[in-house]
Amino acid sequence: MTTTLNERLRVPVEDRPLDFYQCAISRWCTGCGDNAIMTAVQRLCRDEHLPPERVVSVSGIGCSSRLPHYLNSYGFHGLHGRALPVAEGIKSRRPDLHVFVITGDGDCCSIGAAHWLHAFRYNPDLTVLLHDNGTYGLTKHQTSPTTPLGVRTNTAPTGAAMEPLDPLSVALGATNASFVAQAVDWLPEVLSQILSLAFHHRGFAFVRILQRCPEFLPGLFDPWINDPARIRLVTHDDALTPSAGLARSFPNREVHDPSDLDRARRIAADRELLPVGLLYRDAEVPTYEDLHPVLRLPSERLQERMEDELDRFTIWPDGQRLAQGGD
Ligand SMILES: Cc1ncc(C[n+]2csc(CCOP(=O)(O)OP(=O)(O)O)c2C)c(N)n1
Ligand code: SF4
Repeated sequence: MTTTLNERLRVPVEDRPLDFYQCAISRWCTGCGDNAIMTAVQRLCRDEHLPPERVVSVSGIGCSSRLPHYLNSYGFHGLHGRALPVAEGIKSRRPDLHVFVITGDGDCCSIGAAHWLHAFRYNPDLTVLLHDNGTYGLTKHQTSPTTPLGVRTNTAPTGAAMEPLDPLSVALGATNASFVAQAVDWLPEVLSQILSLAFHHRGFAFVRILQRCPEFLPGLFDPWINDPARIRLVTHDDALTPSAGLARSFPNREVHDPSDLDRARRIAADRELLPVGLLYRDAEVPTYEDLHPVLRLPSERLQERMEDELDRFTIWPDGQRLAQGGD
């Protein structure tokens, strides 16, 4: 063991192999992009020397939301669409932990959409991975908010009738958005770099990851996998810095300053080229933990405050409330 400290969590650095961060065999289908995302999360944990007891992964319900079962850390596999409030609760009481949120396009952009929008505004210190496969995988192929126009599903057998919601544009339009990036499961170098940038961002780091579901939407992303010229690789010295070999495969590269919100919105809205990289980052947006005075109280004082609040609603037997000092 070395004596240096992990800067984010202030814990001693300990070298561990990749498989140390896996605690069960995944049940995802062969070729499912969730496997690649899980590997990228394990790599991040290994490279950042994260002790499992200082990491929590929180999810809702869906194929993607099974990740906490496989990652060797604390985990909370909760209710459909409710990963964010659970994660916010954990982070607000245990700021010493690093909290990942794992969510699907149904989980985040459909049933959990209200939590999602407000989470940007609150800017809690979370790393959020949206596994976007364009369908409800776990429940076997229904239309989701991100199913592309015309794509057939069980609930739209003749093809999705509406334009899909664009998670990047929604994120870049949300009040207080502080970190918005896009990755794809088939480019591990880019995925790992973006997860690392998200991990080091203090605030609500939102990463949409295009994730293949070969079971229900085989070939959905083939146009971009087979033709890298349809991707806009968004780079910057202080953001995504692809290796020369990788960069050569992408003729459409753009050096983009991640503090430029207007350009980020235009890149996200462009339907010709799929953006991959960090679109926006503002490290100055205060986090919820910074802003909320009660969250800064020492835990004994916070407990007292909660007891006082609960006492206000206690139905006291006659006379006892006065004896307890109540009104
Ligand atoms: C309140 C509630 N409504 C509906 C469901 C059924 N349900 C479970 S997972 C899911 C959709 C999952 O899709 P997504 O979030 O895109 O994740 P994926 O399985 O594709 O990874 C639905 C509708 C549920 N579990 N709870
Ligand atoms: S159904 Fe799709 S999303 Fe679910 S595990 Fe299989 S490939 Fe992955």
